[in-house]
Amino acid sequence: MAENKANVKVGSRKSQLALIQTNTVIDALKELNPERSFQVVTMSTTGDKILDSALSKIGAKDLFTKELELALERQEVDFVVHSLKDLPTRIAENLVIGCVFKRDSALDAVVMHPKHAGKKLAELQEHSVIGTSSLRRAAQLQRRFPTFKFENIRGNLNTRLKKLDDDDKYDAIILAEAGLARMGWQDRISQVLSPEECMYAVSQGAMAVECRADDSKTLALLSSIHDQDTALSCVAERAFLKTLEGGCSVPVSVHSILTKSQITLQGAVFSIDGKQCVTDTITKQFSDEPAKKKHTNGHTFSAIVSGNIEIALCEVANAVGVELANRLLQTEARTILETAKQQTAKAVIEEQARKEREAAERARLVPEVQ
Ligand code: DPM
Repeated sequence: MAENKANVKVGSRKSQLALIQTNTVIDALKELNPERSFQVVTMSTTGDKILDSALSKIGAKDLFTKELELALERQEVDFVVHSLKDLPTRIAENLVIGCVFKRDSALDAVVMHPKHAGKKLAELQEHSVIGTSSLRRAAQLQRRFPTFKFENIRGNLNTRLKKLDDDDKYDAIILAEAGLARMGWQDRISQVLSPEECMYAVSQGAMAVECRADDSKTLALLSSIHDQDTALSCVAERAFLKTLEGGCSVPVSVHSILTKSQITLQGAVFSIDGKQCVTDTITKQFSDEPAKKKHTNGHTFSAIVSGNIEIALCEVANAVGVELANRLLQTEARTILETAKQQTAKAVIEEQARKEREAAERARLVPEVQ
């Protein structure tokens, strides 16, 4: 086989959404690099296997990524496509985010039970039940709709829609518009929530490609699809989350606006019940940073490579996130965050105890075969 026809191995979760995302990235790479061929290698992750607990109650940050990262480290695959919002702000030192793909919608969307088709959240009755396992979505919507009840719903998108339609338990569920659109389910969306109604999660709607930090061939390939605007917004948002030391276990949300000359980041921290909220906004001019130099020494921003993007622009974006987080940490946001972290840590312990009790119960009911 000719050297330049070398097969690129791509790791992916097995879910339909993960495969759609992986193939979107591969198609874009093929278009720009027609001499390359790609092979998808699928695998299951812990997050795919644990379906009976809310993500925030499992207590690990790398639920959907760990097995894929191990395959990268063992050189079984050359890159892996993720939803960037599922990638922790710190990843293993020998791995990097080699590119960020152009962002789809960053917003959240409401999918109604068929009996409420076409309604908005505000038209639902008091005490309606909303399915979401996102503390961020529940906190913000609880603020707006104090009588609503928020119930966990897990599983991949197919499972969730089926639970919504079949169970008659939830009046509506909240999902990322990007995921719904990628699955071709736009027609199920009753309402897209503006950032004023519900700020989104850090990096929501953006896909990231992870590879080995020292794999210059793959890094060069990926730089062809590294999207500057998406990367700068996500560098700012991830710097914010990293400085707050938040993960998927705390209600933190953002809204970023990028123009040619400046970047604006709004960030917010909520208490779990949504009653407390601290938000602030910082804008920085890209021209604030005079040096125009390209980076070559492998420096990353919350694991994202600068790649083909001017390092000075990444530095401005990073500074916006860090400063905004530090400003919030000087307010009551610090205690709100600490309390939320303690509450989720406690929920993790309670969840483990619940599972152990259930396992013990099962063992009692099914005596071991002699
Ligand atoms: C993270 C959260 C959720 C996912 C938490 C949050 C949603 C969990 C839930 C960090 N990852 O958003 O506050 O709804 O119970 C996830 C989805 C996508 C990537 C699904 C979704 C698709 C969209 C994208 C799960 N991760 O949010 O509806 O590429 O951003």
